[in-house]
Amino acid sequence: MKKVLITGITGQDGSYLADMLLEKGYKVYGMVRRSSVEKLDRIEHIRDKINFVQADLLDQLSIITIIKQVNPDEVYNLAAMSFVPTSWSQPVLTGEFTGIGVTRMLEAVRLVNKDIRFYQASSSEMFGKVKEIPQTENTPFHPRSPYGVAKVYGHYITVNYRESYDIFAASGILFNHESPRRGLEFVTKKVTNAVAKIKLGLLDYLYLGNMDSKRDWGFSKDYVEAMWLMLQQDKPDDFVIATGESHSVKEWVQASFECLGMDWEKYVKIDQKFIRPAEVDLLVGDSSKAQKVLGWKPKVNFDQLVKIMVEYDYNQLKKANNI
Ligand code: NAP
Ligand code: G4F
Repeated sequence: MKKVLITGITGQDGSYLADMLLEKGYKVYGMVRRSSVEKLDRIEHIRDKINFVQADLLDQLSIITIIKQVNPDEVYNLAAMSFVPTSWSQPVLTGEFTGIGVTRMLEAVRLVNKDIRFYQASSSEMFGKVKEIPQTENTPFHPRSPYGVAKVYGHYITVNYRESYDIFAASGILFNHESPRRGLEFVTKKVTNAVAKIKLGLLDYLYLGNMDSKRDWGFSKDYVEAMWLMLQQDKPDDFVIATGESHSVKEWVQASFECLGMDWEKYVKIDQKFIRPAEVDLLVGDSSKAQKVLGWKPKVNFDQLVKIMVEYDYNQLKKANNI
């Protein structure tokens, strides 16, 4: 039985990855940080099957200790401060979690067992002010937030440990991916949740920031499969994972309201507090390398994703409010 350690197991991607690896017969270890309240909502349905180990990305010794204790075949480093706006209000902490945290993970692998295969959750935010359209593994980076800057560091330190120590370290440059398990503060979930509430009479208006930015949105469940495929190859590499389709926030809003038969223009207002100090205007990825080498391709498109998320939120809220 193969053993896997997932950091960020309580997050969106960690939960889907754990679902998938349990189905594949892995023994799953999940790294969690200490909290005064449990935050296991996304993995409640599989909590009895997961072996929890406590450590923190800020604490080197705790990471070395759990890697020694588990001695996994594969490590997926998904833990990070992942919300872009918070990276401006907490830039130093973001650098520690999202940037240096990757080095702490890699150092633990290097010290304990260099045969462990390592996956790093890199991001399309690294492209920022994009240098070409669409973005590939060879597109130069120009991050636009402290989060993006920290992810560039995490990406290059992963490449560096691969080249310096011959560690099987792969970096997945994933474009935005969403699901019913997405955090409420991200724009897709914020919108689908608000649409469902408005339909049910629980909310009057939805307040947003920049509706003109464009994103390449895919489905998280499809994307965790790509992570796993990267660690099953003969050699480690970097891969862009994307749908190749780009839509504006406005299009996401329009499609979500239309899903429940409503006209978005009656309910959406702009609030300046959601406008960012620097914006990433357009992201669209070219995943042809992943398609060719990994045999991966996305299964869920934009319209299907909107529908999955709106219907989920609507049904959940209806049930929770006895409507
Ligand atoms: P998420 O839902 O925000 O989950 C983040 C996870 O990191 C949570 O489990 C969180 O644990 C954990 N974490 C944060 N700080 C930690 C620390 N100091 N020590 C230990 N654990 C810590 O993020 P996601 O959407 O699943 O994304 C997974 C990864 O992919 C992240 O690295 C993200 O930056 C990256 N990424 C995401 C996307 C996307 O569109 N979703 C695209 C590209 C890259 P708690 O529950 O304790 O907070
Ligand atoms: O949903 P978002 O907050 O995601 P963002 O900033 O693209 O970052 C996500 O994707 C990255 C991959 O490219 C990940 F690395 C990162 O961890 C995260 O998962 O915002 C998307 C767009 C932005 O242009 C933002 O300005 O939506 C715009 N937006 C407009 N109004 C809003 C809002 N975003 C949020 N969160 N809230 C709003 O009210």
